Amino acid sequence: MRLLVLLVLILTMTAYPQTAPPTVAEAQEFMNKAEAQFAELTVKVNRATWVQENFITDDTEAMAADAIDQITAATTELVEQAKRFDGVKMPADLARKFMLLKLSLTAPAPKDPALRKEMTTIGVSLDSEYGKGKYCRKNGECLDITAIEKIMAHSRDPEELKELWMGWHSISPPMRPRYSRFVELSNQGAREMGFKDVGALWRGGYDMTPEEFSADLERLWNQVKPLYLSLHTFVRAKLVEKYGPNVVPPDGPIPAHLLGNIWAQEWGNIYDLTGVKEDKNGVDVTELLKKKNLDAKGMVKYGEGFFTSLGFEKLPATFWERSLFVKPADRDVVCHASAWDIDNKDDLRIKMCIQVRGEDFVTIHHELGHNFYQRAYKNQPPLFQNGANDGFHEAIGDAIALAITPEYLHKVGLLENVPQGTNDVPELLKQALDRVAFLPFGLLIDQWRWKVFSGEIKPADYNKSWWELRLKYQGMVPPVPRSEADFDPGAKYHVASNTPYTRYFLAHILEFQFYRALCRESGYKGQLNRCTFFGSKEAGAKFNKMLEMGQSKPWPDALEALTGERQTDAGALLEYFAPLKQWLDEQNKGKKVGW
Ligand code: X8Z
Ligand code: ZN
Repeated sequence: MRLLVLLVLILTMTAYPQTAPPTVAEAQEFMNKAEAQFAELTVKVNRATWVQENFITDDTEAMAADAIDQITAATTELVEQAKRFDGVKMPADLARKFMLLKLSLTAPAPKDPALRKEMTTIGVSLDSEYGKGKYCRKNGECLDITAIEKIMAHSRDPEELKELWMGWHSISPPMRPRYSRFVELSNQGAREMGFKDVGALWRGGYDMTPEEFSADLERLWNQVKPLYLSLHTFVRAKLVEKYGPNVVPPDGPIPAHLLGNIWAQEWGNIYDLTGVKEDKNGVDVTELLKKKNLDAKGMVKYGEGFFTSLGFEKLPATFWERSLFVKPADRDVVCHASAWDIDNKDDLRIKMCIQVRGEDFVTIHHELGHNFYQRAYKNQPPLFQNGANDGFHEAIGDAIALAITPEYLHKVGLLENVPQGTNDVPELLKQALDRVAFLPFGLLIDQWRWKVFSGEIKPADYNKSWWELRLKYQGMVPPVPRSEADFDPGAKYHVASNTPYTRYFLAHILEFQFYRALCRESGYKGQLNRCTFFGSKEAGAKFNKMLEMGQSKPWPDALEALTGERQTDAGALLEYFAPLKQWLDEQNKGKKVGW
């Protein structure tokens, strides 16, 4: 009896430290260590993937996979250990860090090290394969994505466009089995972490439930859909005029190879086919850049100049030394533009294969937006060093690019005289061809992926379901019949590299909210699309208020800091394009809208 009491006593004494609920102080201590480890490992991943994407070889791939494997393993372990603090009442900041830690892996992995390594290796191999992608023509000439994009922007020969479209889409079928395996493995990881699947994890990053987020997207899409339909109807009619009803069905969807872009995601390159004259108000940025003899670096300098005019510090010397601005002739690189913050402090860089053209001038501002955001939040703790949500990160530079008006171009000496016309349609149409045309594309990629992750779309239906969504949202069809021998989603960088995409849909709405707020802050009162806030320190200061918050607060707080609004809302976008919408609807009179 006595022995039993003693035994019970010993057992309770040793068990006690494990069963007592952990304290807030312990949670804090755990988080401090977790953040330190996380910060250290992100720097390693950044260096390894920078080298891999800049010098694609089997070795750099293996090294990148190793680094990603390490951070994935460590994060998985931390998330597991963090479960101990479930149910502990803690301050909002700390609770937010626990939540963000759980959401930090885009590709969560199974705990089993062999499966994890299999997943991280596949992930890097798909990214590299995309970067190495080439289509070789019958004459032996091999084209990478930069070369293909360049021809597709200008060619108006439907046969050549079809050839290039098919050529680029031939890089992805070999990815298919690895992609479906990647989905399996990363779903297993998500489930082990307590998520329904990877899509649910991705949708969890918006300070609301995944269901609420899906509903919010639906609301936003319905706000902008009438404008997209007006644009689609107008452009389709112009394409019928150009290519004839045998190539473009006048009442149906548009074949996806004719829009001046391999993915038909932005249509600005076929502006000339709209027949709308660049009247006195029109400005061709490509021409201006060429007239000034600007090179890639020179274009980036202008981008930096916009940010410094708002009061932001110049970029560090290392940015200019370490960035990649031009496609190297002698090696494979991932040319898809990106912005980097290697050491989470000052080692900012971009990687881009810049061509001297207006489109790339906009992308430069986009990438610099990432860099200036990264620097603005660098003093936040590691888990808060991120965009308020990922849509914010994508919208910063785009909001600046909206302010590249004729007046701005004149102020910085790129344009001699500000055009005095009163007709804004040409400029608005040009903007809409890029930014409105993009909206359904921005939405559909993850509509596809979320269903792939949830299992609603099976590997046997990957391509079929992809084209169902492209038809439903974009009103596009492939130029030639497709089958499950194809893997068309893989011909888009973000699918191959497993980068979430809804961020760009959100960004294309948020950027107009940011832009309108910055215009107001600068004291501007006129028609929205003519505003530039270049040089406004007031606008810059307000912008910085939002940027420096990083991800430390729920995103509506960040949005409010800049705009006074707490909801993502397409009102600013619709205000910007209102004159165009009216004009388009006049042009479309008597035509069937939609497909
Ligand atoms: O991927 C990008 C940026 C890099 S974050 C160049 N964008 C999307 C794309 O190219 O598909 C910007 C617009 C949409
Ligand atoms: Zn971006």
